[in-house]
Amino acid sequence: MLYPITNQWRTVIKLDGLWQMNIVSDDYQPVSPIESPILMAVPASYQDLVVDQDIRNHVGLLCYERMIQIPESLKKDEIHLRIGAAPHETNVYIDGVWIGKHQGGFLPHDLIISSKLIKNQGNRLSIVIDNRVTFETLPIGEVVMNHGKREQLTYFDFANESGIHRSVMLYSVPQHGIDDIIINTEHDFKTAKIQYDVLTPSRNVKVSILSQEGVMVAEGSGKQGSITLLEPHLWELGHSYLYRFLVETEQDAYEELFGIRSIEIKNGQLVMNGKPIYLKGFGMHEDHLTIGKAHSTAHALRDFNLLSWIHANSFRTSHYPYDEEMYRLADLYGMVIINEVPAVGLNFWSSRPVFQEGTVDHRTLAIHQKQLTELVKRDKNHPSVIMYSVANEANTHESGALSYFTEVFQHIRSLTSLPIMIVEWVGAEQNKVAQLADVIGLNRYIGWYTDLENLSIVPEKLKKDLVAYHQRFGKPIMLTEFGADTIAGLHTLPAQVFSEEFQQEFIKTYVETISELPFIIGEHVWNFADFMTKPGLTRVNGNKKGVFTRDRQPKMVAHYLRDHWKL
Ligand code: GCB
Repeated sequence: MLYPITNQWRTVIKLDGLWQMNIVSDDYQPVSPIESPILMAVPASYQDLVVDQDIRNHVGLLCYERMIQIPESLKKDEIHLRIGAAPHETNVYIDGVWIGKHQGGFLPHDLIISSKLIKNQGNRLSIVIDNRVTFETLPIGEVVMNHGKREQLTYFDFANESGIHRSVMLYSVPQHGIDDIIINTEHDFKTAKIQYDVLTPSRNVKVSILSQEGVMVAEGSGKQGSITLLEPHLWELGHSYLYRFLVETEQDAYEELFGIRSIEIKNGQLVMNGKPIYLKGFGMHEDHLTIGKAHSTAHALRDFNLLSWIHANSFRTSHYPYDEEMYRLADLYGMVIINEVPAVGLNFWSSRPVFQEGTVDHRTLAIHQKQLTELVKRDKNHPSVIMYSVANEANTHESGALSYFTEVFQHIRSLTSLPIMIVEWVGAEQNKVAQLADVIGLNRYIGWYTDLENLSIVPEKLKKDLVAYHQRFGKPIMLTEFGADTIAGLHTLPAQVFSEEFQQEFIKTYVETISELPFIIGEHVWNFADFMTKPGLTRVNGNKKGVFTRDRQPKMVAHYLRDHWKL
């Protein structure tokens, strides 16, 4: 799927701004305009804008509505509607006529509006969103009744916010235009081979490769092919170089950016362009004051400026795919991404089994596979994406986990040749799944969730745990999470839990311990910034493990990490 662009053939009309919205019943059909609507901003999480508790806590359907007008000049083209992300299911209607459904709240819903429906005087567009998570969604959850009211249970640690989180666009594609462009690169430093596949019904396809500066460096023709570049500029960690791949047909054109880089797991290391790389950075969240889980360019840029300032070279899209702009920025900053599918919550934190008929079963697996397909399809050409993560903290010690994840791994390997990670919480001996991965991610909180405040035992316990994983599975290991909740401005001497001093000592203890273990290929602190969660006795206005506050200012540990990670 190609990202919407405007050029001589294509036009994008953004529908961001003020919409009408209301909560609606399960059998709602938008046959007439919504009754008593409230104003709602798009993109935004609606929960962070309203002041009414019942709307904020609503579990079920919401309807977003506005009028749209298609310019006369575009009516000969195929008109698409694209909702960047709206958790967790969207049903779209034009003047009350249903035109499409999509499941998965962190990936785009793209659909065609039939020319038969388009009216000169404009059309009423309704997007009905289901904000529930169940065993048939990712992330998973369940809805129960509590005193006659629905209650959404979730087993993951971020607020289940909803609304339209990413831009909504109307865009035109010429009839018989370009559907997709798939680019794969290989290089031996002196030459690079660019293999491409253009999906289009058009017969005549011309392709050109332009340098970053816009100078043509190679040409080709045909829907598929291979182009050789001499003395290629490589895309390197910290040094981005993006070529431009221009496809032209008689009636359409599209320019896709790509980078030339290789990624492999070799001798237990993560190797990019022939050199081992060590990942430094964070597990992040799409989470900001007022806009909640929505994307904004300004907020994204602030995050990248902070990532660069602290000398991070990577992040994990914990625990779901982010807005496309985050990947474009990473491509430009030379930063790498572990791209995670929203398989989080496959763990009830109790003795109740997760992997069994009726809970996480074939229905969950089907949606897991579908979202992996959509994710790879969306992000395949980004040089910044160097690995996919198939799940975070699933109950991989359960007997049902192996058959489930065997299918998940088979599926993702049929889509990409990049290394595949699974992020684990269980111990090495109990783990039934980690052998399927290329890289094992481990989340560890010794000194926090266990042995609270006792950092003296961390080096021994952590080393033992990591060495056991390495000995049993013989794979490279990455510490994907470690951190302590910290109230910005709270200082204690000696360092006590929740203080900035304790967070710094905690993180220092971890990074010093793993620096002695050669099989560790990276460290991602949990979390980049404080973020909102569901209410909980251990969560005062959210999770406070951020190295930055929710409004993106540094805590004390940020200065320590900046020094520790400097080149
Ligand atoms: C974890 C989870 C993450 C939580 C974190 C915590 O292991 O992967 O989603 O936010 O712990 O702070 O408890």
